[in-house]
Amino acid sequence: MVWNKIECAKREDIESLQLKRLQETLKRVYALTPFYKKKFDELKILPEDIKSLEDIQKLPFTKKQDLRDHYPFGLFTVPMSQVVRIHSSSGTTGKPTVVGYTAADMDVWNEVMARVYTMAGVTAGDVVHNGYGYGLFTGGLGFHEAAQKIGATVVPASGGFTDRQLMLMRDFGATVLAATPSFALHLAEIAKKSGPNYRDEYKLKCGLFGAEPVSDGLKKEVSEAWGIDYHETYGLSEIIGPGVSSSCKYSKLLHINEDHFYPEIIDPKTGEVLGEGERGELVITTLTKQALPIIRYRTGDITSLTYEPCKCGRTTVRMESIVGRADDMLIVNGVNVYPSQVEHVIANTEGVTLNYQIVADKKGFLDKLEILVEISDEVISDNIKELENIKKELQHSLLNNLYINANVKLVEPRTIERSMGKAVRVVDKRSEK
Ligand code: DLL
Repeated sequence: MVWNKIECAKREDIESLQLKRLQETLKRVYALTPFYKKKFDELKILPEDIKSLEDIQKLPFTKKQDLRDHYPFGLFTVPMSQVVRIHSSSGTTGKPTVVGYTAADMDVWNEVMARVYTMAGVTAGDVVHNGYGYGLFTGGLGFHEAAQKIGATVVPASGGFTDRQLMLMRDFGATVLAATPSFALHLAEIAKKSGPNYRDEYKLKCGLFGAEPVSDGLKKEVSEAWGIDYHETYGLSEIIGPGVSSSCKYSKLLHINEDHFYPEIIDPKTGEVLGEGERGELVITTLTKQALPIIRYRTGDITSLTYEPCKCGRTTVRMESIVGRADDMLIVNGVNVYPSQVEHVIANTEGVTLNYQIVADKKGFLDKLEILVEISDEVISDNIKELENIKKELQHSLLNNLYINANVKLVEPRTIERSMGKAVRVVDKRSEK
């Protein structure tokens, strides 16, 4: 089943709708956002100059830093009285990336998420166990409202409390699991403790997984551990949240909701637009967003596009699963971690130096993060109480400012591994496993 017939529209119809919506969006940002007006003026471009979809290449990019620079609401194009929802992702101390939605934006979000559910075969009558985190993260509420929209029953379980979640899944007869793939595997590991036939206690038929990069091997493991179909969802808060694209029953590629989000692939180094099938950084322009329209947003995610028709009948362009990042962002249990943000927290803590190393590893199926930090020469390394206080302060600031749950390990000055004189900032052991 297809939620909206636009998903099966002819290419020329999609493109003319995209162009019309792009032109409206450009008029909107030029008139209402001083940031875009200045950028367009510098490049001597007026919204009217964009006469075809290819002309989009004349427009400037928007980066995550631009949102941070205009914290909190500087890029919004509506008064706050029209903003009905705020979400945000982690940021440097006090400066997360803030996104806002009007009632119309919420309708679009629920619409694209209804397509995601329908693509996976979820309908009224299904029980969706939603293990994505509720709160400022878009995962929980993004999956929540659309489940209601399609008439399914949603169980707002959020993250953590594994045993309790398994009990709810069994007792409420969950047929759909929405969660990060690592959390889904962690749940399965605990469920397995009840014996080899543990799957029989559950009614799950499919899962909607996303928010973090996953190898094909891991997808297979999730699917086998629960005996379910694996469906993937991709998205980012700056664009809308989950629902930018998702996979259908016929292929692992993800259909992009391109009547709302216009995708391009660029060479991350030169900014040049690449062709179909070529891997590069995904850049997205929102076509219908009201509160926070974004032009050519650099997602940092590496993928490729294909316009080949899909067996499911949808004609929308498809992207492959994210294969990596153009920057140094790590995703740890679904939380985005930028080394520069960790550095900012360390820089604001007394008694430590900026020689640190972030070590990402696996504990069972969950990610674990350890941050090694060299203490400064002034700190006496056998003053256990002082060391404990520094460690507590660092862990507390990482959790409160960046939502990062990490174990901080304080080490002696000049002991962290260096390569050609440079500290090795990030060691990701997860890919070796
Ligand atoms: O992670 C939205 C989301 C929630 C997507 C639930 C899917 C399911 P942010 O917290 O803003 O939003 O993080 C966005 O997460 O730029 C990617 O690097 C990564 N990401 C999201 N989905 C996938 C995926 C949500 N399916 C960032 N595969 C993005 C790989 C993903 N990475």
